[in-house]
Amino acid sequence: MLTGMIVKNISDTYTVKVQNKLYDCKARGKFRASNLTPLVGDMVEFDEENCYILKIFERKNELERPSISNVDIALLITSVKKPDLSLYLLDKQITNVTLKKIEPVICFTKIDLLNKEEKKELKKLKKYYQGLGYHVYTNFELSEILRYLKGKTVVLTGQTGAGKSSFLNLVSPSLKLKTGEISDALGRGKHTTRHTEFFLVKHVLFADTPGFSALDFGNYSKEEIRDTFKEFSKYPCEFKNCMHIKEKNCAVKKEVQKGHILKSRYENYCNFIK
Ligand SMILES: Nc1nc2c(ncn2[C@@H]2O[C@H](COP(=O)(O)OP(=O)(O)OP(=O)(O)O)[C@@H](O)[C@H]2O)c(=O)[nH]1
Ligand SMILES: [Mg+2]
Ligand SMILES: [Zn+2]
Repeated sequence: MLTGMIVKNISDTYTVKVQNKLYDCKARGKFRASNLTPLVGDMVEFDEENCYILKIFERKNELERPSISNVDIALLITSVKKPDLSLYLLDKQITNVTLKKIEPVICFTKIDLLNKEEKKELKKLKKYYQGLGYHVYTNFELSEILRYLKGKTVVLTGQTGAGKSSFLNLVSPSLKLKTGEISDALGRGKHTTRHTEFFLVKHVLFADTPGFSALDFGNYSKEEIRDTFKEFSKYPCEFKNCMHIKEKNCAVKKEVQKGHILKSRYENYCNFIK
């Protein structure tokens, strides 16, 4: 019996890494019966002879999209152009991974495509999210990013075409990951990366993943979603358990008016609660 980590999955083949050796394994029917599917990131036990996965160790956490387990950080690859910046998708990912007990780190890409004015706007945005306690970078700050991620297990997430694979190629050009052109007509990518795979580069265990075009939420209570909006708790509302929607004398709504809380954050919050 051997124990290792699933580092890649293509259809029904799970590649398990044990020290520096790779084994292509299959999952047996017993997992299907118990509604348990192995995930990239899982620690598993398998028999060396037949390469059947026999046991999946308990997970620290797991994500659905991209499907992966046992990560420390989700690096939210967020393009500012092509595809255009979507604060809706960014906030949704922050809320989602936070609820999954994964630390979000934000990385804006394609800032070279912004004009001067737009760059200023992005700087403000960066400051706002940093003010919430998040680490925020651009893909031009590679050494800073790598310094923070050292020793961590990191999943890259983001829209298709946002630049996840390109980012990893920047970290380590020898990976030569396939990247896709952005269609000028649609301004978005076309799902170039088709599977999730881990790469150990520069002392970080990175997972490249297929991008998404839309994102669903898991089943969370309104309160749980509210509490991922860290800035809201700074302001004392009249009602202790204020949802900041219909309540009177809501301090959060006032701070939105004053511009201390980003309007997009508040609007996205209202949208998620709906
Ligand atoms: N101008 C500019 N283009 C970039 C940057 N990063 C990535 N790109 C381009 O964006 C396109 C899409 O990049 P990919 O790395 O394939 O995107 P992805 O997120 O891996 O996409 P999927 O695999 O489909 O999820 C490619 O044409 C890249 O060359 C950047 O910082 N600036
Ligand atoms: Mg890719
Ligand atoms: Zn309130």
